[in-house]
Amino acid sequence: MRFSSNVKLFVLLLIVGIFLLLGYVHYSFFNERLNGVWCEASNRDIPVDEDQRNTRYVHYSFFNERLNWVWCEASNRDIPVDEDQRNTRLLYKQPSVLVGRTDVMAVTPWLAPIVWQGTFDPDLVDIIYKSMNLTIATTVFAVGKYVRFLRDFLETAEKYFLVDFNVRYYVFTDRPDNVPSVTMSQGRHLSVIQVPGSNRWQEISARRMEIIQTAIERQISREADYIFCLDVDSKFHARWGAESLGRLVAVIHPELYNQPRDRFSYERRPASTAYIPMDEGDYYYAGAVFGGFVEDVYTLTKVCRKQLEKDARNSIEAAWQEESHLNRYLLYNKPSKLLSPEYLWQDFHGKTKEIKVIRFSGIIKNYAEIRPNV
Ligand code: UD2
Repeated sequence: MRFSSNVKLFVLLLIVGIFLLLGYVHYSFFNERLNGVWCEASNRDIPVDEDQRNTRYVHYSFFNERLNWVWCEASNRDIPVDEDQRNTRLLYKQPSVLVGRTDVMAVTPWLAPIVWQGTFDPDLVDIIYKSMNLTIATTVFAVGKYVRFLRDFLETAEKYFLVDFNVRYYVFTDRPDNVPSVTMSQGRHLSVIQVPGSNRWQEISARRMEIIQTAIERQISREADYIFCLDVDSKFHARWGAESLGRLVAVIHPELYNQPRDRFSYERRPASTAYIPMDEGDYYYAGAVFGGFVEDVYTLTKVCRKQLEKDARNSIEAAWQEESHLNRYLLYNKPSKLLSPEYLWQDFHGKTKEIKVIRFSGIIKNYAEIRPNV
């Protein structure tokens, strides 16, 4: 049988049409995620074009040859998105073993980092920690007139303190009605816990160890991974990020960071359990900032509380209350990370040349006016 050339042309077009249709179906069924690639950092598929700065999907080829290739702006070429390489790119400035801070020590003799501006890459730190979905408890005491410092503390914390992390503030106060209402970002909460007042500021300050220990036992251990314990009469002025997180973290006191150890205001009386002899000591740590894993801070507060109670039974109060006991504890239980005085400055101090950025600073206050006793 002979076919006319019109019929042959029709059959040919039909076959081509069927192939085109099959190609389309294959594309739709098996390449739903054509524009989505797996991002390890955020643990999800993300559209290739969405805010990915240096990758874009080139084009779908009919024969799928280039399906697993993406355009890399950095190297100006297509690169394969294979199993090992599927968007696990981490872009940040190359670290150097020869260039960095040389004006300050960035590591202790027991190899704990000392965090200064210029010793870490904030973008890299954020990439590492943000994918962990951490919750950081933050305790702050506002007893008596100190409740007036809460608003500035909280408002500046919302701006600079562990931004984009889950933060749970625990405000300990004897005046719950005076706790200001501050707008919190997503993932951030505030609990108010009532504590007794006192007519001695020394007692209010020192009792923090016991109260934090109890709060960790009752609540915080179930609600957070890390904890920071901060003074309320302070404000945040610049980024305080995940570079501050560690197993046991302490801050170097802004007034004593460049002093010899015999000038440190450690407790010097052997009768106190906070005693540190003149020829011992690493740094002088401030009581205004300490933190770490919840369980490590729990042990710290428990030990300091016991020592404070033992001293009280012997009618001795350490020179700087719980700060003296903190220093004694940290001498024999070395912190795993130290924060430079960038993380605790004092407003009445001029900035020194080592301090490139002030992140958190104590405000100037009239002690006689705000404390219950002088
Ligand atoms: C130092 C320490 C502080 C603590 C204290 C020990 C620094 C910067 N600060 O600060 O952490 O170790 O010495 O005595 O090194 N508070 C109240 N109501 C009061 C009194 C105190 O809520 O009536 C709380 C409040 O959270 C305050 C903290 O206790 O921030 C410390 O008290 P302070 O700031 O008056 O003590 P100060 O400045 O001598």
